[in-house]
Amino acid sequence: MKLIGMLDSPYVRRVAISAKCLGVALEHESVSVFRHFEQFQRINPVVKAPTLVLNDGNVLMDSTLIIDYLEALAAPGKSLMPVDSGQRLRALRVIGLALAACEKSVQIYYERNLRPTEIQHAPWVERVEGQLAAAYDMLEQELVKQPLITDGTLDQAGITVAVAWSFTNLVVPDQVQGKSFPSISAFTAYAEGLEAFASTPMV
Ligand SMILES: N[C@@H](CCC(=O)N[C@@H](CS)C(=O)NCC(=O)O)C(=O)O
Repeated sequence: MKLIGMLDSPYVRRVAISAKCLGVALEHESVSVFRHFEQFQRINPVVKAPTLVLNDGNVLMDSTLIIDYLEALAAPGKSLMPVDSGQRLRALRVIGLALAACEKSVQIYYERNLRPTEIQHAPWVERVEGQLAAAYDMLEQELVKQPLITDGTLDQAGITVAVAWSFTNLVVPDQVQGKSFPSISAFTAYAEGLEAFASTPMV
Protein backbone atom coordinates (compact mmCIF):
# COMPACT_ATOMS: atom_id res chain seq x y z
CA MET A 1 0.00 0.00 0.00
CA LYS A 2 1.21 3.45 -0.83
CA LEU A 3 0.58 6.67 1.09
CA ILE A 4 0.59 9.67 -1.23
CA GLY A 5 1.22 13.19 0.02
CA MET A 6 3.76 15.45 1.68
CA LEU A 7 4.58 15.13 5.37
CA ASP A 8 4.16 18.87 5.83
CA SER A 9 0.45 18.09 5.60
CA PRO A 10 -0.78 17.30 9.13
CA TYR A 11 -3.28 14.85 7.63
CA VAL A 12 -0.62 12.90 5.73
CA ARG A 13 1.67 12.95 8.77
CA ARG A 14 -0.98 11.62 11.17
CA VAL A 15 -1.66 8.73 8.78
CA ALA A 16 2.06 7.92 8.42
CA ILE A 17 2.63 8.02 12.21
CA SER A 18 -0.55 6.04 12.93
CA ALA A 19 0.53 3.33 10.48
CA LYS A 20 3.89 3.01 12.28
CA CYS A 21 2.19 2.83 15.69
CA LEU A 22 -0.27 0.24 14.40
CA GLY A 23 2.48 -1.86 12.81
CA VAL A 24 0.99 -1.54 9.32
CA ALA A 25 3.64 -1.19 6.60
CA LEU A 26 3.09 1.65 4.13
CA GLU A 27 5.28 2.86 1.30
CA HIS A 28 5.35 6.64 1.16
CA GLU A 29 5.46 8.77 -1.98
CA SER A 30 6.00 12.51 -1.47
CA VAL A 31 3.69 14.03 -4.08
CA SER A 32 2.53 17.62 -3.57
CA VAL A 33 -1.06 18.69 -4.24
CA PHE A 34 0.36 21.98 -5.52
CA ARG A 35 3.80 21.42 -7.05
CA HIS A 36 2.90 18.03 -8.60
CA PHE A 37 -0.78 18.61 -9.31
CA GLU A 38 -0.90 16.60 -12.55
CA GLN A 39 1.06 13.68 -11.11
CA PHE A 40 -1.31 13.68 -8.11
CA GLN A 41 -4.32 13.89 -10.41
CA ARG A 42 -3.19 10.72 -12.21
CA ILE A 43 -3.18 8.89 -8.87
CA ASN A 44 -6.33 10.47 -7.47
CA PRO A 45 -8.36 12.79 -9.74
CA VAL A 46 -9.73 14.57 -6.64
CA VAL A 47 -6.16 15.59 -5.63
CA LYS A 48 -6.58 15.23 -1.86
CA ALA A 49 -3.69 14.50 0.47
CA PRO A 50 -3.50 12.01 2.04
CA THR A 51 -4.44 9.44 -0.56
CA LEU A 52 -3.92 5.74 0.12
CA VAL A 53 -3.47 3.47 -2.89
CA LEU A 54 -4.24 -0.14 -1.99
CA ASN A 55 -2.42 -3.08 -3.57
CA ASP A 56 -5.52 -3.90 -5.64
CA GLY A 57 -5.65 -0.34 -7.01
CA ASN A 58 -8.44 0.92 -4.78
CA VAL A 59 -7.96 4.52 -3.69
CA LEU A 60 -8.94 5.90 -0.28
CA MET A 61 -8.83 9.50 0.88
CA ASP A 62 -9.36 11.50 4.09
CA SER A 63 -6.97 10.86 6.98
CA THR A 64 -9.64 9.73 9.44
CA LEU A 65 -11.10 7.22 6.99
CA ILE A 66 -7.66 5.93 6.01
CA ILE A 67 -6.74 5.50 9.69
CA ASP A 68 -10.03 3.67 10.23
CA TYR A 69 -8.98 1.21 7.52
CA LEU A 70 -5.45 0.85 8.97
CA GLU A 71 -7.04 0.03 12.35
CA ALA A 72 -8.89 -2.82 10.63
CA LEU A 73 -5.58 -4.12 9.20
CA ALA A 74 -3.70 -3.99 12.52
CA ALA A 75 -3.04 -7.11 14.56
CA PRO A 76 -6.00 -8.23 16.71
CA GLY A 77 -6.24 -6.15 19.87
CA LYS A 78 -3.94 -3.43 18.50
CA SER A 79 -5.65 -0.06 18.29
CA LEU A 80 -4.93 3.62 18.83
CA MET A 81 -8.47 4.22 20.10
CA PRO A 82 -9.78 3.37 23.56
CA VAL A 83 -12.42 0.64 23.78
CA ASP A 84 -14.16 2.08 26.85
CA SER A 85 -17.01 4.30 25.65
CA GLY A 86 -16.23 7.15 28.07
CA GLN A 87 -12.55 7.24 27.11
CA ARG A 88 -13.48 6.91 23.44
CA LEU A 89 -15.79 9.90 23.68
CA ARG A 90 -13.00 11.92 25.24
CA ALA A 91 -10.53 10.79 22.54
CA LEU A 92 -13.00 11.72 19.78
CA ARG A 93 -13.51 15.12 21.36
CA VAL A 94 -9.76 15.79 21.53
CA ILE A 95 -9.23 14.53 17.96
CA GLY A 96 -12.10 16.72 16.71
CA LEU A 97 -10.57 19.82 18.28
CA ALA A 98 -7.09 19.00 16.93
CA LEU A 99 -8.47 18.37 13.43
CA ALA A 100 -10.38 21.67 13.56
CA ALA A 101 -7.09 23.38 14.50
CA CYS A 102 -5.43 21.74 11.47
CA GLU A 103 -8.25 22.82 9.18
CA LYS A 104 -8.22 26.42 10.41
CA SER A 105 -4.40 26.61 10.17
CA VAL A 106 -4.61 25.31 6.59
CA GLN A 107 -7.30 27.89 5.75
CA ILE A 108 -5.20 30.78 7.08
CA TYR A 109 -2.13 29.46 5.28
CA TYR A 110 -4.02 29.12 1.97
CA GLU A 111 -5.53 32.58 2.40
CA ARG A 112 -2.07 34.08 2.91
CA ASN A 113 -0.24 32.10 0.28
CA LEU A 114 -2.75 31.32 -2.47
CA ARG A 115 -5.13 34.27 -2.54
CA PRO A 116 -3.79 37.53 -3.97
CA THR A 117 -3.50 40.17 -1.19
CA GLU A 118 -5.89 42.58 -2.92
CA ILE A 119 -8.79 40.13 -2.75
CA GLN A 120 -8.17 38.83 0.77
CA HIS A 121 -11.26 39.26 2.89
CA ALA A 122 -10.38 40.48 6.40
CA PRO A 123 -13.68 39.49 8.11
CA TRP A 124 -13.25 35.92 6.84
CA VAL A 125 -9.63 35.76 8.05
CA GLU A 126 -10.64 37.11 11.48
CA ARG A 127 -13.40 34.51 11.70
CA VAL A 128 -11.00 31.66 10.92
CA GLU A 129 -8.36 33.03 13.32
CA GLY A 130 -10.99 33.12 16.08
CA GLN A 131 -11.98 29.53 15.31
CA LEU A 132 -8.34 28.42 15.46
CA ALA A 133 -7.84 30.15 18.83
CA ALA A 134 -11.06 28.59 20.16
CA ALA A 135 -9.95 25.11 19.10
CA TYR A 136 -6.60 25.43 20.90
CA ASP A 137 -8.20 27.04 23.99
CA MET A 138 -10.61 24.15 24.30
CA LEU A 139 -7.91 21.59 23.59
CA GLU A 140 -5.71 23.08 26.31
CA GLN A 141 -8.62 22.84 28.77
CA GLU A 142 -9.18 19.20 27.81
CA LEU A 143 -5.52 18.39 28.43
CA VAL A 144 -5.51 20.21 31.78
CA LYS A 145 -8.62 18.26 32.81
CA GLN A 146 -7.12 14.95 31.71
CA PRO A 147 -3.49 14.86 30.56
CA LEU A 148 -2.61 12.70 27.57
CA ILE A 149 -0.55 9.59 28.26
CA THR A 150 3.24 10.15 28.28
CA ASP A 151 4.44 6.65 29.13
CA GLY A 152 6.39 6.14 25.91
CA THR A 153 3.32 5.10 23.90
CA LEU A 154 1.01 7.07 21.61
CA ASP A 155 -2.69 6.91 20.88
CA GLN A 156 -4.73 8.61 18.16
CA ALA A 157 -5.68 11.58 20.34
CA GLY A 158 -2.02 12.20 21.18
CA ILE A 159 -0.83 11.76 17.60
CA THR A 160 -3.40 14.20 16.26
CA VAL A 161 -2.79 16.85 18.96
CA ALA A 162 0.99 16.82 18.45
CA VAL A 163 0.74 16.79 14.65
CA ALA A 164 -1.70 19.72 14.75
CA TRP A 165 0.41 21.82 17.14
CA SER A 166 3.64 21.24 15.20
CA PHE A 167 1.84 22.07 11.95
CA THR A 168 0.34 25.34 13.24
CA ASN A 169 3.74 26.37 14.55
CA LEU A 170 5.27 25.59 11.16
CA VAL A 171 2.81 27.38 8.89
CA VAL A 172 1.11 30.12 10.95
CA PRO A 173 3.32 30.54 14.06
CA ASP A 174 2.08 34.11 14.65
CA GLN A 175 -1.35 32.66 15.50
CA VAL A 176 -0.12 30.93 18.64
CA GLN A 177 2.95 32.94 19.64
CA GLY A 178 2.68 34.67 22.99
CA LYS A 179 -0.42 32.68 23.85
CA SER A 180 -0.22 30.11 26.56
CA PHE A 181 -0.90 26.49 25.70
CA PRO A 182 1.54 24.78 28.11
CA SER A 183 -0.12 21.35 28.14
CA ILE A 184 -0.35 21.17 24.35
CA SER A 185 3.26 22.28 23.86
CA ALA A 186 4.64 19.98 26.56
CA PHE A 187 2.78 17.00 25.11
CA THR A 188 3.99 17.86 21.59
CA ALA A 189 7.61 18.04 22.80
CA TYR A 190 7.16 14.57 24.29
CA ALA A 191 5.57 13.14 21.11
CA GLU A 192 8.10 14.73 18.72
CA GLY A 193 10.82 13.00 20.73
CA LEU A 194 9.40 9.52 20.12
CA GLU A 195 10.67 7.33 17.29
CA ALA A 196 7.37 7.30 15.34
CA PHE A 197 7.41 11.12 15.16
CA ALA A 198 11.16 11.62 14.78
CA SER A 199 11.24 9.20 11.83
CA THR A 200 8.31 11.05 10.19
CA PRO A 201 9.56 14.66 10.03
CA MET A 202 7.35 17.46 8.68
CA VAL A 203 10.20 18.96 6.68
N1 LIG B 1 -10.30 16.12 6.01
C1 LIG B 1 -9.19 15.80 5.16
C2 LIG B 1 -8.40 17.07 4.84
C3 LIG B 1 -7.29 16.81 3.83
C4 LIG B 1 -6.76 18.10 3.22
O1 LIG B 1 -7.43 19.14 3.19
N2 LIG B 1 -5.56 18.00 2.69
C5 LIG B 1 -4.97 19.12 2.00
C6 LIG B 1 -3.45 19.08 2.18
S1 LIG B 1 -3.01 19.56 3.82
C7 LIG B 1 -5.28 19.02 0.54
O2 LIG B 1 -5.47 17.95 0.00
N3 LIG B 1 -5.34 20.19 -0.13
C8 LIG B 1 -5.57 20.30 -1.52
C9 LIG B 1 -6.97 20.66 -1.85
O3 LIG B 1 -7.86 20.57 -0.99
O4 LIG B 1 -7.19 21.02 -3.00
C10 LIG B 1 -8.32 14.75 5.82
O5 LIG B 1 -8.45 14.54 7.03
O6 LIG B 1 -7.56 14.08 5.12
